[in-house]
Order: sequence, then C-alpha cells, then structure tokens
Amino acid sequence: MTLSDSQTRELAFKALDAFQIEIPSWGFANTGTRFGKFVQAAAATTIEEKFADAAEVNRLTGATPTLALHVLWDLPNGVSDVPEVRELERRFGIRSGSINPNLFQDQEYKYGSLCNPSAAIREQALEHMFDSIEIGKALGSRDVSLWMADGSNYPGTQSIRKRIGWLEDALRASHDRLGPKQRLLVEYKPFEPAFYHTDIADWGMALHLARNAGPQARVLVDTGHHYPGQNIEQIVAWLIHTGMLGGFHFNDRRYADDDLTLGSIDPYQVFRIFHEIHSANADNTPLDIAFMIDQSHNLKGKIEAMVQTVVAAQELWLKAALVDREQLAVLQEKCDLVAAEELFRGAFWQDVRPLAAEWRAARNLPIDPLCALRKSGYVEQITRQRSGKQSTGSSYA
Ligand code: LRH
Ligand code: MN
Repeated sequence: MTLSDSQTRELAFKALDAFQIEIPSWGFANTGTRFGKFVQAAAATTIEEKFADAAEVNRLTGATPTLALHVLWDLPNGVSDVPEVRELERRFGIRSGSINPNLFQDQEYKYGSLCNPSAAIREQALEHMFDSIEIGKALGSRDVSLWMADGSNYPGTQSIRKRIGWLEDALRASHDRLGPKQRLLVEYKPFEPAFYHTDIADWGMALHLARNAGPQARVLVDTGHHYPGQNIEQIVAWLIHTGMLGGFHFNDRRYADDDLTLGSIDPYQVFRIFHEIHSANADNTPLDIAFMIDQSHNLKGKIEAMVQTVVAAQELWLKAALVDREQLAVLQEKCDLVAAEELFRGAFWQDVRPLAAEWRAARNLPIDPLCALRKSGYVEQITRQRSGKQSTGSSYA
C-alpha cells in the first residue's frame, strides 16, 4: 500500500522520535592501535569532559540522552565516584548508560579474568563484576555490559571446557547480584586480543551463557565482532526469535574489529539489521534492545565522528522504517524475488535526508547537525581549553 506524503511523514516522525542510541565515553578520548595513538588536543581526558561532549552531541542530534561508562576509565575509584557522576548527570542533562567492566587491562588477567586457571584471579575478576553491578545500582543505570578479552594464543595451552565451567559459575554469581531492573549483557567476539581461542567467541556461546546465568541476562551484538561474510542480520533474527537480543554495539569495519564509524563501509548492513528490528516491532514481537555505539575515533575529530555516526544511524533507521512490510510479505510469500528485492533495496536507496531535516526542524533541532557543530565553535573552544592536557600514554582510552 503506497503511503501518502503525510502518512510517510507521520511514520518517519514516529520512527525518529523512538530512536535513541547510547554513545561511548571512550569515543571522546584519545585512542589508538598497537602501532600508535594520534593525540587530538580536543579529546576528553576527564569524565566531566566526556559528559560535556555527550551533551553537545545530544544538543545537536536529540537522540543520545545516555553515556556508556567503562568502569576503570570513568570511575577509577569505583562506587565512591558515583556522587561526582550524579552531579555531572545533573549538570549536563545526560544520564549514565551501560556500565562496562574492565576485565582486560590488569596484569593479573594475562591468562584470563573470569576464565583464569587461578581461582584467586577469577575471584578478583568476580569482585570487579560485583563492583560494576553496584555502580549500576547506585547510578540507576540498567545494563551491565560485559566483554572479556579472555582466551588463549596456542593450542593445548588451556582447557577450553574448564574455562566454560568457571565462566558459567561467574556469570550466574554475577546475575544473582543484579537488582530487579538490571540486565547483564554478554558480548561475544571471535578473536583479538586472543588469537587461538576466545572464551565467548560467538552468538551461540553468548546465548548459552546468558540463558545459563539467569532471566535478566541477554546477548549483545557488536557488529564488528563477526568473521568476514557472516550474516549478522540472520544472527539478529535468531536472537529476536529466541528472546535473547539485549543490545548492539554499532560500528563498521572492512576487515576485523576495525571500530570505524557506523555506515562508513557497509551502510546496507545496518539497514538490514534495522529491518529485522522494525519487522519484529511490526509483528509485536516483544523487544527490549539497547542501541549503543562502540567506536574508536583514531583519525576523525571525535565530536564530528560521533555526530556523523548518530545522523547516519538515524537515516538508516528511517530508511528501514519506511519499508512497505505488508507488500514485502506478499512478495515473499509469492517468492517474487526481484519484486521483493526491488521493494526492499528501494527503501535503502531512497534519500531520507529531507524527511530527517523536517523532523529535526519540528523538534527544534538543527536541521543539519554536522553543519551546526561546525558553526557552534564547540570544537575550537574545547581545543583551547584542553590543549596540553593530552598524553600519548599506552592505555586504550
Ligand atoms: C571490545 C569492545 C568492547 C569494549 C571495547 C571498548 O572489542 O567491543 O565492547 O569494552 O570494545
Ligand atoms: Mn563492543
């Protein structure tokens, strides 16, 4: 059924009003690769600066009210840093989002954290999980989002099955500490930094571990954590079908976990993922998905890259919202392949930027957020304020 312009606008406005995406505090900090880190004077080095930058992105896009925090990077003193963070939330009008434990940088975690053969080190890692859960409770944020670097580099050097057992115990113990409204998100990754086996390497492992941990655990899909050629939207469809999809870390990649900006390499990938979600919404499949960005802006200006990412996500979300799902179902039923593909891809081809600009104008937002950022002088201002505070230090963020 072809929609009238006003019906299309109504559908578009409804879709964009509903679309929010969480931004990572580490996306504003100086990050690099193992070959180096190119320092930006405007980069954030304090939690206050990260909240300030998040507020600027939200002012420009109207779609990023929460900031993901990485415990050791943003709350190095644990729960005792909560009052300062609450003050920043109040000052900048940005809420704390997912709490991400750091189980990958301590020297003790050389052979793993929750999967380490040493019971004492597993206990240390579990304590960090418990601290992260308490921080989430104190901040009133819902998700504790777990990614672990755990794995090994050489065959025969670790017992894969023993590590599964230790991990099951740790995630169940963590789950039992969750508050009634909290969730534990389990993020999988096939490799890096481990290059022989990774303990949570794919969606099946993450799904089993989440189910085994308890009813408040779900799977997190980082779009960069898949082998080349893997059908990510099919994994998303399975996680929706099994009721285990908890959230996303969006970014883009050409080769591996490149953490490039969303839609920079394969925007059609994000469109296909969003289609699965809109379709589930359309057939009233219960969904409770946290959309988050997880990128490292090693070369692009960090605020610019974040605004560019949110705008790209809004546009791809809108394109997928405008797929005529009723007609598509008819064509799929008839196996009218070309007509179905033309309808589906046609939605991806359409230029939704004028519609998105109309929505922004109607919501008193800048119709072109990137242009508004440049005009705001915000980057020049923070560059002046923050110059000389940057270190070329080694840590990731
Ligand atoms: C691991 C990961 C994880 C974060 C980190 C910053 O590759 O995707 O989600 O902890 O990036
Ligand atoms: Mn991630």
